[in-house]
Amino acid sequence: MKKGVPIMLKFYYHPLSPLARRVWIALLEKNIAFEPIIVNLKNGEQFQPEFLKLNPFHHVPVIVDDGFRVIESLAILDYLEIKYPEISLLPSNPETLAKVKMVQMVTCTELGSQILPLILDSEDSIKIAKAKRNIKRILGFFSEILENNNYFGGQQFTLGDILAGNAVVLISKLGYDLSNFTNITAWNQRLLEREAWQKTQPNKEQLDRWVKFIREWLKKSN
Ligand SMILES: N[C@@H](CCC(=O)N[C@@H](CS)C(=O)NCC(=O)O)C(=O)O
Repeated sequence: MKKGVPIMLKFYYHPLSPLARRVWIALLEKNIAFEPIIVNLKNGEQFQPEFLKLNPFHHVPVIVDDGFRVIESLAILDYLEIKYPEISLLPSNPETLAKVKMVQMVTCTELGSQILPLILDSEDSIKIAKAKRNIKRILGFFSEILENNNYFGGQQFTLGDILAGNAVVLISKLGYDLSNFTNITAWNQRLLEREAWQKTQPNKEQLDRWVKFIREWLKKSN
């Protein structure tokens, strides 16, 4: 960051929020200067009137860039991509772009909902067995798209890698065995070696605390 240049972009997040981490990783990968502002979800800070003015749906992430507010992780990622194009996280070749977008969408529409059973259910439950079958199908698809490339964008690290990577690293930390998919295992390792990943990944203790928090929060809201 250049000295004396005021930081225009405010990033509201929680370090253990996987959806905020998508944006956090993109900001670091794109080398965008930002002011990090933690919203303490555990203390209900997201329900404070000041935060609700930013996001009436009380979620992180939110960014305010030079006074312009954006909510929703996917909208934020698209905004950052156009506003800060110097380090691009989307390919321009149509086929590669389609692959990256498919990975993004499949992560949101198919993979996201398989994570909760891994957090909530006991090892032998029917729900967990079903989630694992679904995850296997999704990873099979990712594996086919990835082929022997480094990333879903070929040599280029992309938004597809951020979205899918966030979810896949999480399921593997929650105990899902990736070893049937050798290219996905190598890609997962490649992601963990990236600086942005290392700066944003929760350690084992933080992850356990987050899992406990999610379990309690869901119990309360049911
Ligand atoms: N669709 C939103 C969802 C964001 C979301 O659910 N954030 C969670 C943290 S991962 C949150 O802020 N939860 C607190 C709450 O809803 O009160 C996005 O992609 O940005």
